[in-house]
Amino acid sequence: MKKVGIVMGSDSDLPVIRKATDTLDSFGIPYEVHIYSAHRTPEQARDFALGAADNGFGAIIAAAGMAAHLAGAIAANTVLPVIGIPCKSTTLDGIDALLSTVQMPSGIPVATVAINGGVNAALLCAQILAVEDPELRGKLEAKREKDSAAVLAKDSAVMDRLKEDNN
Ligand code: RP5
Repeated sequence: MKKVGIVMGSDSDLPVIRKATDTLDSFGIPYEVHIYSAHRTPEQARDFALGAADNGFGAIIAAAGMAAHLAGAIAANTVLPVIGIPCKSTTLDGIDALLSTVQMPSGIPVATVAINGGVNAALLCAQILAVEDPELRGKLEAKREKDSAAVLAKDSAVMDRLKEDNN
């Protein structure tokens, strides 16, 4: 199976990345994690992106906060699919990173997930890899069924919960 490349702009983004790695682990998807910044270590970020296809990666997650150019900078140097995670920092509630990540000009796409959306970034990578991997597709379908069953169980229980709360 191809690996997922995970790049974050700073180790302060690690809590968001943990959500992605936990999700990838749950599907048995291999990954490699790096701290490369579009601003602080632009050459390393560029080299990683340039070599990613030849180094066994099938998709890349790029997570950054503030003026978040990392996902775009990675996408500029590879035709692998790049999933951008805008990370919430201490100001502006992550809106700064969301706009910086999502507003890519035509020609260089970044598939942007929600602010701090580590789980969905990993799920999107899994879905990309599953196009050529029936076993992985089966795992994704099983997860959807499990998640649906959990919501239906809550639906069955919600009236009883409300009655209990009112007593
Ligand atoms: C971005 O700036 C990083 O991705 C991080 O979200 C933010 C703050 O970085 P630190 O100052 O915490 O290293 O480049």
